[in-house]
Amino acid sequence: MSAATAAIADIPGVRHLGSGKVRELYEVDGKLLLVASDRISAYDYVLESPIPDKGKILTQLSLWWFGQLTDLVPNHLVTTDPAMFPVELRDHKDLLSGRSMLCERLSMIEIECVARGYLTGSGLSEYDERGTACGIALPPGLVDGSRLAEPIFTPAAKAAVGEHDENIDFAETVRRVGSDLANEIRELTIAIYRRAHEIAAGRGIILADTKFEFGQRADGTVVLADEVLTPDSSRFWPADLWEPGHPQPSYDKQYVRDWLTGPESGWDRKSGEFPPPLPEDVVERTRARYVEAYEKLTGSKFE
Ligand code: PZK
Repeated sequence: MSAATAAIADIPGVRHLGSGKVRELYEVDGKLLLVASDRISAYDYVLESPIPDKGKILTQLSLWWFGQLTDLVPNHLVTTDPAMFPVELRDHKDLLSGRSMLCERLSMIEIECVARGYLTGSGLSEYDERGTACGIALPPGLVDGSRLAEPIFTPAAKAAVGEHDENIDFAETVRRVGSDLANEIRELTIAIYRRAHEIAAGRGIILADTKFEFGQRADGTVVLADEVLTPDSSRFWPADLWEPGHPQPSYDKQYVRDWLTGPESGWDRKSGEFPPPLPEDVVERTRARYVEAYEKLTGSKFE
């Protein structure tokens, strides 16, 4: 845990509920506080070099997307304005400002809801082995980066810490949450993906795939939770470089990956060793890519 997030957990009345790779979750005053750090992961490691402002950029981007989706689905956001946060957090505004969301507490639906409009990653692996993705039959001849005729719902079950989520088929989703809820989250996932893909495409960014988490209010209403449509929960590709047949460059992490796997880093991905710290210029160029993604998508300057 970083010094900043340790300080939050030590506030009386604040309970640390969990950690993502680069985020922390707290309970305060019956609500949840999601805090995004500046940490970055690559090749399944959380690197020791933070990317300045990354947590703020992703929080602001997520907030903007929630606004683009209000007619499709309710979301869990209460406020990102630290002035409106519970009194317990009053003296910690500087730590939290811009990078935290106060959220409604939901009963989470334990399915990772993934929509894919392009074939890559674990979807491609299953396709190459069986011609399917999460049990959905796909046409022959697809390659890494191919666009699918229609986006597909490829759910996953959350794995233990350190493990990758396990792709499941729709029948397994039905067994886990029931058919009504399974159908509802599938339809919502696809509808949100379609909306977001269209918006991003108009701004030169391909949204290849994305993951949502949903929860329910006491009355059963399904609500969009977590952070949404950020580079940490999605694959963003520069549209002008899209060329099916090989792995696509990542909008945000390509400088990091290229440096880590290149000769300069002295790091061998297969060694099991922890990756080295990033040089300043890789950090700065990566920060610039997050800012660029934010500004292209939203049409606003990041400040
Ligand atoms: C909730 N996570 C994921 C884990 C993070 C995030 N609105 C909500 N109500 C109840 N539970 C959650 C949410 C949300 N969002 C989200 N786990 C539970 C998670 C670790 C760190 F930042």
